Amino acid sequence: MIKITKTILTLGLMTLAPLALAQTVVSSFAPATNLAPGVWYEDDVRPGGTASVADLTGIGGDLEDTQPLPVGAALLTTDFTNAAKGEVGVLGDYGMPGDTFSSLTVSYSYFKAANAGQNPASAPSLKLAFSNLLCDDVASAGDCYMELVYEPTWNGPPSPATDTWTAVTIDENEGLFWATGGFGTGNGAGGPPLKTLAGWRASLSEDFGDATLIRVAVGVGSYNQGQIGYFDAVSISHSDGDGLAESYDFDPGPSFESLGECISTLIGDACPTLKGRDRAACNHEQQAICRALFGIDE
Ligand SMILES: [Ca+2]
Repeated sequence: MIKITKTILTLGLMTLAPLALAQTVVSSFAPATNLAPGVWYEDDVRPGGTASVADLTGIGGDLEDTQPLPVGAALLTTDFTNAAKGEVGVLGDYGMPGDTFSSLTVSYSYFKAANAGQNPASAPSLKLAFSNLLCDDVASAGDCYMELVYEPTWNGPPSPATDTWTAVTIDENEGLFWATGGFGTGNGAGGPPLKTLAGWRASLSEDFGDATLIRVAVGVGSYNQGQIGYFDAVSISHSDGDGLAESYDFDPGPSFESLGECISTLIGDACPTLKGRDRAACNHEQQAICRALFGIDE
């Protein structure tokens, strides 16, 4: 029996207020093989690590009472091995640094639960992946893929606060990132050099300016033992061109035992008020979401 929960695109909200933030409720993570944009998936979950969506109802304390978007949140854990890692992400076209950084805002909230013996410096980190397939600046040395990683420990007191929600808002001048290497810079391997997005833009090759931000991810590990890290309310926006405003709310949802049940339920939720081509497009979109959740290629 396949047990899987659904992702709901809140099309009703988008229909009523087309200029408002498009908020997507994420109730589970698709398999690592996912290539569909807009679908959160297990981008890098290794043995000893987990990724799930937790219902916080009845848990109490700050975790439940001050959560940013009730009733649930994403949960990433690592056991007491260095190899363990729990990372989830979403693919999309989130724009080019040269066009978008001046108006870009990325935000998320995290909650590091205390756990005896855990690595005190770790907390759910935000990772932005950039790729440029053209890669024609010699300064890039042929490497035009890189992730910029925002770690709470490099952006505040050495150890992130435990058992409290922390809201992070990043723009081009706010928030320090280390780089995994590419676009003419080496791999910081979890540490310095630390720069803002504007700082990296200024110091990297020309290929970075017209690279595309292709994935937003949140993770814990590896080498971060004993983590119990919740996160929620991930959003990304910019005002370049037609603009972008995506927001993801991690909340538990109903589960489906078959692809057919998933498709019929999502279509029933999202599409009945639409007509003609809009109805067909909505049906197709729900089918694609369910295929992604069940790890079935189109
Ligand atoms: Ca939530």
